[in-house]
Amino acid sequence: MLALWIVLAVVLVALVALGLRTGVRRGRRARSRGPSSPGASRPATLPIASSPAPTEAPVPPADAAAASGPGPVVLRDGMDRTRGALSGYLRAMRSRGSVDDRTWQELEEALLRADVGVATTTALLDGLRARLRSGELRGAQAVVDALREELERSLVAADGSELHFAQGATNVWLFVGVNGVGKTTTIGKMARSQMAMGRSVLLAAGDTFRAAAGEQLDTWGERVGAEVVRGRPGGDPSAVVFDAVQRASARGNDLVLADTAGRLHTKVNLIEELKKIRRVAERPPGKVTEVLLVLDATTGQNGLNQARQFLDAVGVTGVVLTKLDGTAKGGIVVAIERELGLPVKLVGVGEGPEDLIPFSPAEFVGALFD
Ligand SMILES: Nc1nc2c(ncn2[C@@H]2O[C@H](COP(=O)(O)OP(=O)(O)OP(=O)(O)O)[C@@H](O)[C@H]2O)c(=O)[nH]1
Ligand SMILES: [Mg+2]
Repeated sequence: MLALWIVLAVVLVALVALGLRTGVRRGRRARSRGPSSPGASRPATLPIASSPAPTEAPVPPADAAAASGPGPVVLRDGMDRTRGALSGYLRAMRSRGSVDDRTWQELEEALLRADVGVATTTALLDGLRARLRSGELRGAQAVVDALREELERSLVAADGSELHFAQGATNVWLFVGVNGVGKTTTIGKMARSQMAMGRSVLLAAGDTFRAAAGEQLDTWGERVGAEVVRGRPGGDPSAVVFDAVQRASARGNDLVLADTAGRLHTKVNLIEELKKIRRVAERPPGKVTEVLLVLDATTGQNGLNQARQFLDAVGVTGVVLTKLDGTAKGGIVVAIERELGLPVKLVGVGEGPEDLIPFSPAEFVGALFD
């Protein structure tokens, strides 16, 4: 009997000791995460992949635009980060008296940081150096002012920022660009702004490659009150655009905004597919009046290389530069216009329906220098 009591006591002591050690270990783990660690307060059962894959882009909530602040969204606000990278420096430089090697070096760095690009930066600064040497420009202030004029002149030269629209026709605007740049989102925003202008808009879900693309466009359609024509997943995107044009014409819609895939099995396929979509969209009563290349400002100079692949193949008429809100590389606008000769027609400055604004060279340059 005594032996039994001893065994029971030993088991009890062992259990208490085990419990204490586990408690200490738990406490240590919690401390090592630290009280401010977000993981510390979350249950261990949270799914790991809680955020969607980037290409399965969700449509943001209806109040996303409201969150961007009261009043209309203006270009100046949308390019806060680019302004942050350049404007302070340009202002400080203006107040310096003379121009030396360090000034040129800093100016070059600032322009490259804003992603104006090597070729454009070199051309701009070479021109200014020559004008300083010849005595046409005197002092730092004159150099900065000349840079401003030069930038504005080159943007205005390539400016064709109005969107083409043929009265009485079933206009088709095609949106092209690699995956994830913001084509579908831009279509949603564009539908809203065109409908606000009194146009009757229909959306064509020409991205049949990615399963969720049609649903994403449907959600935008519901949100802005536009009809969406969809095809079968994996079906022929040209057939979707053809159906959309027929439907638009029958219903008296004057503008079809056609989404396209950003990715197919190979790049060649994608370009060939886009050419076919364009040909089909041109069949009467359809009239392709804009082919908008959507570029993501955060990808900087890589965007230019992407652009070149689309240019000739589908006859791009202009650029929509998205995600300007998320980057200090807004100088890419200058490179797009100077190196590709394409006008930047609109810029995306957020994920909400109102975050698409017409590009104005004067406003853009003003925001950088003032
Ligand atoms: N911050 C910000 N995000 C944007 C902007 N435009 C688009 N986005 C976001 O970028 C992501 C991709 O946008 P999508 O419209 O799905 O891009 P897509 O080109 O249609 O992509 P694919 O269909 O995969 O080819 C989404 O999360 C959008 O909300 C913008 O101007 N600013
Ligand atoms: Mg898309």
